[in-house]
Amino acid sequence: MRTGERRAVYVRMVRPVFVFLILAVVVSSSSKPTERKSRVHHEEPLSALEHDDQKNFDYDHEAFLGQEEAKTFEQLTPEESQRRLGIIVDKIDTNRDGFVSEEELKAWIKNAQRKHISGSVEHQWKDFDLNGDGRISWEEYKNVTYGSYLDDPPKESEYNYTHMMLRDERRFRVADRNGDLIADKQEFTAFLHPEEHEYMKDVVVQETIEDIDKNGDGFIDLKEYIGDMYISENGEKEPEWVATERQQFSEFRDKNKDGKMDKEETMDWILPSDYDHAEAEARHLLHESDANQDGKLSKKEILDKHEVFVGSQVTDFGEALLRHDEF
Ligand SMILES: *[C@@H]1O[C@H](CO)[C@@H](O)[C@H](O)[C@H]1NC(C)=O
Ligand SMILES: *[C@@H]1O[C@H](CO)[C@@H](O)[C@H](O)[C@H]1NC(C)=O
Ligand SMILES: [Ca+2]
Ligand SMILES: [Ca+2]
Ligand SMILES: [Ca+2]
Repeated sequence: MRTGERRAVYVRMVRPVFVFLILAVVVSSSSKPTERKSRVHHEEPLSALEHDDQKNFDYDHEAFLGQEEAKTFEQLTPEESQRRLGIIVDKIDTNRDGFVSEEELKAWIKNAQRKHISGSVEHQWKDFDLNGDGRISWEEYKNVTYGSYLDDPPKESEYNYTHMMLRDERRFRVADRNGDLIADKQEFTAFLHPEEHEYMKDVVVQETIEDIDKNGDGFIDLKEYIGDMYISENGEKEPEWVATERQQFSEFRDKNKDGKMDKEETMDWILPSDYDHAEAEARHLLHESDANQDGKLSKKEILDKHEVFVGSQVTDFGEALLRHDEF
């Protein structure tokens, strides 16, 4: 099956829950073998876009504004984009001391992320709530997601839809806290975005281990860990980062040094409690724009670095770089 076809089937059959998986599939199939595959169930990033400021600030824009707003800004003239950024700066400065602190920035980014998640749930809601009663039963979800497969099972398929459906059902049952097999908005949000919910962490870890654990012993050993990120081509010399990952595994991931990751060690890996995307992004934005290095941002500092925070019609950093390369 060609990549395009595979993606089409994938999107049609399992779009809702497997958004991250699709991304991983698309990314890995289009990238060179030596590139790092993105993990299926890492803590939800602030944006699905790659974070590489050498190329563009698209990730920062989505983290700062949310996906929808980021798109809106790209349609604006540079003047209008900066005018609105100025208004936003006033909103971020909640204690009104005239500066944006790292904490204020972090709270703003967290809020953008929350809005993005609830927006994406709202967006999908109508598709699943077939009887329009304001709740989504497992039967409704199953019907919409796997209906065409159940009606007419393909004779051959790259994916085991029965397996995926059972997995979805297991996750749905965990999200469904009151056990009526019907999800209200909160429960459905936990189902679609489990990484954001404490009580979903175990099932996320379980799914991750199942994905990577090829010999089925319930653990991730070094070979499986590396195999999940890197498949060596014939005769290719192992790239540097793979060696680094091996070392990471032995030194940090496998904490009790028994040569494999158990549930707890896997949890520390994919959902580290000491790492917060919003905090990291706030620190990053501060670092990028704090011209006088006093640890807080004036409106002028932010506007001087507007391209880091928001896009606009003309100011396309990526394009500028391209042009630079050409001439
Ligand atoms: C799915 O829902 C449609 C519309 O409500 C219904 O006609 C159909 O029988 C359902 N299919 C399955 C497999 O539940
Ligand atoms: C598909 O998955 C189901 C449930 O995990 C399993 O029972 C079945 O054997 C699998 N089928 C194939 C063809 O692997
Ligand atoms: Ca319920
Ligand atoms: Ca271990
Ligand atoms: Ca400053």
